[in-house]
Amino acid sequence: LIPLKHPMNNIIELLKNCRHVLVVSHINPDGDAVGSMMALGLALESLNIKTTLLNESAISDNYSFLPKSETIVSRMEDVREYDAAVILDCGEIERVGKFAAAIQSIPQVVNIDHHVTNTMFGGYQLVDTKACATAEILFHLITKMDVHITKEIATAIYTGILTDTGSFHFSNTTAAVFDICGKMVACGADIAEIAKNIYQTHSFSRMKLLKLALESIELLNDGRVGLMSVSRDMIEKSGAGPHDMDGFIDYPRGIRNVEVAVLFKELGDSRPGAPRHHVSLRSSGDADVALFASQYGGGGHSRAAAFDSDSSVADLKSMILDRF
Ligand SMILES: [Mn+2]
Repeated sequence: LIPLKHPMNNIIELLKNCRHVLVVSHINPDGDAVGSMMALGLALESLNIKTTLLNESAISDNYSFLPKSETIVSRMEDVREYDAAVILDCGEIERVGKFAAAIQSIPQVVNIDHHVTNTMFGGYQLVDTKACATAEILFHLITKMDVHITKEIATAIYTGILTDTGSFHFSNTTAAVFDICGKMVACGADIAEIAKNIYQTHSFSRMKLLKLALESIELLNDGRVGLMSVSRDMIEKSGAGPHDMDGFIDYPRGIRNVEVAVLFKELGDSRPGAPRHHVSLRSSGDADVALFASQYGGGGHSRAAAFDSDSSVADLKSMILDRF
């Protein structure tokens, strides 16, 4: 067998020769992670390739409208079951969580992603840091696989792109993105229904938590840095679930003159050595937040990144104030 030069062809060749493929994405999956899993899962299924969709975390209620999202499992079978694993939307394999070690013993590991911090793990890589979403890369892969784009696949791809472009607000929204989304609408994606499910349906707990979180906002470094903090106490008081603070960082980000928005989320894990905070960062200017996050073991994109830390709120604040 002469290896084909193009990674996309190599991956299609590999997948078409698989009996059983494991498709995985990162913990606390966002719309791109869930949409990408669904799109690839449906495409492989249409080629009669047995597929298991795996994610360590529960899927947010806002994405449960995605066709067949209920088939995503959170337990892994014996690794000998699988011929290949496809890791979606993960800059490093550790992002899949507790399954990372087991997955690496699956004969073929395929890395499909768009993060600038991608470590190029796996035997096959399809990493396009110019793509707005992993779902954009999957659109090209699925098209090349000669899979008919059904309404279900179109809904999944559109969801990944919609969420990773911030509803087409971010600068990663290229003309090509609108082209693909136009095709997805033509294939049956119902944009009003998708928007309603993702952005216009929330729990009351989320609103209670938002009220507390808004009160925590402070402006630092002459108003260039906007900081929001969500403590365990706030989460308990409001009864909020793990996905109820998705998008909160947009509030400090939207304050006039804020260039770097930061969200501290206190984690509830009291095991020794467990990180105390999850820190999310957004940049609306020249500051590269991925570079900053990668210094603390995290990653992301230049304008959106995150890391986990053992440090206290006071220490995290001074780290951020020194840098931005
Ligand atoms: Mn993504």
